[in-house]
Amino acid sequence: MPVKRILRLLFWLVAGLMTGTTCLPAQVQANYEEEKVPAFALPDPLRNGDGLMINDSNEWVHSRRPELLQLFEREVYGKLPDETLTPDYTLLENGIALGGKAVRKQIRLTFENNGRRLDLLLLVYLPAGMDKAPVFVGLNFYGNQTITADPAVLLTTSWVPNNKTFGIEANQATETSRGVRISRWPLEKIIDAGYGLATMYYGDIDPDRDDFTDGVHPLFYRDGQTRPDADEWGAIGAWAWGLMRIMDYLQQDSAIDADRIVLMGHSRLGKAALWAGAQDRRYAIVISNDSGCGGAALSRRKFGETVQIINTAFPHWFCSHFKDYNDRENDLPVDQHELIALVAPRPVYITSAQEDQWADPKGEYLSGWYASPVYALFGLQGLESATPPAVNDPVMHDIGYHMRTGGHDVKDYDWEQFINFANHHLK
Ligand code: GTR
Repeated sequence: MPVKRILRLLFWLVAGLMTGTTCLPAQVQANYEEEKVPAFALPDPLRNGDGLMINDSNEWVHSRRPELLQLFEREVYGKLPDETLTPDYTLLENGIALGGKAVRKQIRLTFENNGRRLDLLLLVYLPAGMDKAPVFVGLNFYGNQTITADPAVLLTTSWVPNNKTFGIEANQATETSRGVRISRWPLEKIIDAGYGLATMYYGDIDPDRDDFTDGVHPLFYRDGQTRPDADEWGAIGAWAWGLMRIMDYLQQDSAIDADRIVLMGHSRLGKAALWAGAQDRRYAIVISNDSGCGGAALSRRKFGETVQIINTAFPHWFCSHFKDYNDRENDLPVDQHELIALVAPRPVYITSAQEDQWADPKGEYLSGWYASPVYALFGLQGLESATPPAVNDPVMHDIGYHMRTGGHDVKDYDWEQFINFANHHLK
């Protein structure tokens, strides 16, 4: 551990002991005023660690890209395991859906290692009669059964956060939760547009709680290890790992066009989608919906949710090193525009919602703007202005963006734009 880090840890420890509080400083209030956004200088995506300028796409791909990936691994999300596990795929069920418009299959992906077993349940709908369908991939929040009223969809058996409205008590999903998230997954619209949809409950991969004894992490622990090291993957890293395993499955399914897979994620799952999409170049397009802090939003703006706030509320999401940047955003060797840039040259689409100030809409837009010089290296068109477009006025360049009216959610409007964006770049 570097000396600076040890000193910082010691400081918080002593401060905590003296004040009788925890090791973290008191929670700060979120700022929602543009005038109070601190002045900051962003790290330049086109200057590498030695201070040398990156002049062309080749230098980007071979020098700067790996360097940035390493920084995000070490300081923000943590490193994924090097070890590859070979899963078993079991087709649990398949049939006809949407009155014959679609076919449905449910596949169990089983991983075994270290005497532990992990079962991931993948739900796939494809347009009927279509050879090699392009597919949207997205994780869901409460189980596959929530995204549709289709009675054939299997209920998740994984740990689910309790939710009275969804009939989830004792952390187990029940029939009451069937279809409760239909509004976020306009399946018929997606199928009618000629795309398939593949989705999985994110809690299958790693339950969203500060507990590293469950989910995928233990499958990769070395002897005696009980939680990830400070530079190893947190929960967002685990969800990103799951997205890569979904891609592995899709690649060997002959009904699917693995060259046209679009990755979409909302909110915390938008953070995971960006991190997976940055690393895994098999994803042809990456879409971040309202991903906010630790997703598309620039950390240095400290607008709405901040690094300190997110690390306090969700201590398990990022790697432990990220906590070193609580209220010290300027010391981060990266910022989130560089995460967007890691998607290059593949198209990336960023969305915000006007009332979702917690996620810092302007900061989400600016990440795309500051990633644009990287796209320019490839002769591609990023965003054209430092000022976001008007509300409900999508930009569909190689970096795309829209700000929708309304709040933190995934609406039909968003999906219509995702489909337009995918059509524009894939068809
Ligand atoms: C919030 C969190 C956000 C976002 C959101 C969500 O509580 O502060 O960063 O991830 O949850 O995932 O819906």
